Amino acid sequence: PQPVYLKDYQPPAFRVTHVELKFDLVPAATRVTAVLHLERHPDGAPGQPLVLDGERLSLKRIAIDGQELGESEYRVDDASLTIPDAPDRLRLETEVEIDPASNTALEGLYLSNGMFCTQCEAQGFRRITFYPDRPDVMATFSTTVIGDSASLPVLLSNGNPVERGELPYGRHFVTWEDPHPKPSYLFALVAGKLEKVEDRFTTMSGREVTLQLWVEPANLEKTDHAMRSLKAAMEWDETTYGREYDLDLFMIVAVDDFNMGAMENKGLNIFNSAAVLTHPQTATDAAFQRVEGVVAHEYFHNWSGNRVTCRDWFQLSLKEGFTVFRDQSFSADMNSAPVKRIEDVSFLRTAQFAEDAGPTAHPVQPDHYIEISNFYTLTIYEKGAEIVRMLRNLLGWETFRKGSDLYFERFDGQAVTIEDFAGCMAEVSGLDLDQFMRWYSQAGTPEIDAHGEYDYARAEYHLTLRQRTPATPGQPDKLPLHIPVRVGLVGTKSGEDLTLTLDGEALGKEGVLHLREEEQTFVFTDVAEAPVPSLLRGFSAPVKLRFPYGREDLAFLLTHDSDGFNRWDAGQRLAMLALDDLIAAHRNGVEKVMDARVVEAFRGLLNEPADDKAVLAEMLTLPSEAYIAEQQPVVDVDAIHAAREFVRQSLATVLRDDFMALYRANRSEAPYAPSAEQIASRRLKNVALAYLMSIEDEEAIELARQQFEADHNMTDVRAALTLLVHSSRSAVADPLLRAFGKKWAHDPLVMDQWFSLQVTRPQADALDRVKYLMEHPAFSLKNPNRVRALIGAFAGQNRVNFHRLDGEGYRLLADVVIALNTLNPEIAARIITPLTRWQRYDETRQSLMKAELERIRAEELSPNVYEVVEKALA
Ligand code: B3K
Ligand code: ZN
Repeated sequence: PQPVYLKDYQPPAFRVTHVELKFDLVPAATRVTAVLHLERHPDGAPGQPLVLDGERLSLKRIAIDGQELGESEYRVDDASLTIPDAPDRLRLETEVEIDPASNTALEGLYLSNGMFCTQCEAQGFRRITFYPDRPDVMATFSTTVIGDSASLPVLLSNGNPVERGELPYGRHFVTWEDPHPKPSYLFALVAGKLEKVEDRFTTMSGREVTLQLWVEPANLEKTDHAMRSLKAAMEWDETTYGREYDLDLFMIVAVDDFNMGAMENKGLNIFNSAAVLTHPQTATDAAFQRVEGVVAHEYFHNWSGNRVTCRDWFQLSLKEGFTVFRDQSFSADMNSAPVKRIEDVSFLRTAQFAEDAGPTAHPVQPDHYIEISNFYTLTIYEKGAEIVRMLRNLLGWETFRKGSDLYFERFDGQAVTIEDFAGCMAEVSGLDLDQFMRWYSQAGTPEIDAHGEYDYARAEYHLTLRQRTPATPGQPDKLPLHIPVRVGLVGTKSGEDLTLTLDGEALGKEGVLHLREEEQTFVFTDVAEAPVPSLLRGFSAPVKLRFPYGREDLAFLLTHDSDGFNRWDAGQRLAMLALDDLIAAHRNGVEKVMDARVVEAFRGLLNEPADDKAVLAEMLTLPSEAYIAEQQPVVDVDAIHAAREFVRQSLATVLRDDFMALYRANRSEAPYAPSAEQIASRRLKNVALAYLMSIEDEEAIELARQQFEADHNMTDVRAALTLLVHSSRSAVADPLLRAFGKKWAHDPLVMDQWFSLQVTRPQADALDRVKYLMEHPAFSLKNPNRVRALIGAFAGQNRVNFHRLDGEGYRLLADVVIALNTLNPEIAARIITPLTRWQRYDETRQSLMKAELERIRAEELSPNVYEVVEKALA
């Protein structure tokens, strides 16, 4: 496979003004008739042939302006259809046959539980019909769907239904028209035995919109939260961004087999059932919040993505980075804003930073790719969102909103670039963003080394910041970035933020430093008392910032920093210092000693009345093993696990009664609601229970058992069951686990949780459980949710067992990758990730991991897996 380069972009030779599609749905032999109204693109080089993309299509008929084409007038290969002498304007008609029933890649048209559905982003439409399958070709679509009336009573596509009727032989049809020109990746079709819940929304200009959520009948009771979230998102986008919905109908469909979370098809969003269905008895608080976020994300795409789309796939973050930023802001407004920020940053710092430091590191605007499906990454999404957030902070909300308005107005109906977006932000603000744009073109996580000095005599504080971005594959040398560093100086005597004066300018209680050079020193004057600096407040830039904080400083910031995020981060840094010592002790075989300051910090947290329970729960949560691993030069999985367990157990032993009191204080019999208050209480209660269970406290075991039996809601049931299954008390856990598996055998989304919680247990039998559960009737390699729940959870979250020194964990993952390489290449190329990070481990593990990568490389590979494996072994 050959890479595609950003620099080679050419406008399309032809554009499509209108498409008429007709689907005759039959599982293994669907007929697709397409009429494309084509004309030469004004910017295209003249005389070029007409080339349409097409894969796995069996061509039955082809005609131009009603004339059938002879064999010599066109060519078909496995990726395209070429018509060398096409006129400047034409009506091209093709008829192809496709096989949805055998489509396990879940790209294009496929079957899920007997229902037809599509996934076209990025390049799935070419598996449906011959078409210029690129986002800068935007056309209006008219789609007729024909299917068996009994097995496919519901026939959906984009836009509005304009005609329906009965046909001979028990078949029927519906014709849909979408008035908004769109790229082919936003096309969608769904057909099946579905039922709907319906609601209405009146837009700010008074347009009445019908909202429909289509699900399999058994799932009707799981739709409330998604519908509520949709209406909240529609309202939020009007009040926050001035964006209104633009069709009379908005539909969401839930499907069980789906590669990603969801897809923003125009007017017909298709969702992985895991990202839309909820019920208090089956979904955890985290699932409720995820549904709220994903529903909003897909809805927000209607403007950031659909009305204004991407010129080419190198611009993917144009829509994804902006839309993630929008959904993060929405969720922050709906829930606890500081906790949302903590969660997003934790995710970025563990997963995206790891990607940025590994063999598949790439810029937010990549300059080449082999397989675009491999670029739906944390870098494009989460780092992309951080860049937009920095722009918002640089401009201030009001100016940023002006830039957003300008962007939507100027480029409505167009396919544009990241530069077009940034250009609007520069234009409305007058800011020079040239250096800032390096955030888009340079891969890797910048590192800032900071140090500060207080000069008593002159009452000055000197803060020096040095930036450096490590080399990444293909980018050995990096230029300095424009990094906004939000800072405060907290007075050690007063415990208050000091007023900042920088270069004679009064900044108030905090300010943003613009780090542009490799090294810069900022001199604050009139600093009346010695301060502790609070740096990178709110995580103002996606960087690693080091400062030689002492433990006293961190304990001080933990209680005094006015910035909630940095208060949490001070706690994490303090815990990290203790963990570092314990990891070293473990490696050297020295007795582990618990840092008294961490104990005191926790005691303080547990004994002060909490003004924000949600934040307190975060503060009481230790850095994850994955995050700790990110901080180590060479990852020692066993030492990390042992050190973290030691801290948990030490805290639980000393503060046992405090945790018990916290647990009891946060129990509630109130009916379940996914409200911020209730979620915070449950989280706090289950964090407390987790500490107590880490020492297998007898009373805690009984409380966990009772919490499970009470069966109040899935958050509590799952937390209790997980803690019991992860303990050594199999006599208590096993019967509960069996009962749970039996009770929920009919519900795949609950069975996913049952799989995950078993294979993440730290005990040595975890790998055997994975193998055993792979044979379970509820498991299937063909379903991405099952694969993620079982294999993904084991390889990603059970570090001690995945990294077993006998290499069995690696072998198991490689076997799965090889099987998925033919079944579903997109999922294969994702699930392989942990193996690609081999550079981070000791030599023994390195060679075991590389051997498995080599074994995969020896297979006949899909472009997806090929690209990842080649990078990993480069
Ligand atoms: N835009 C989709 C991505 C689907 C691509 C899968 N190959 C999901 C989202 O970001 O909303
Ligand atoms: Zn998206």
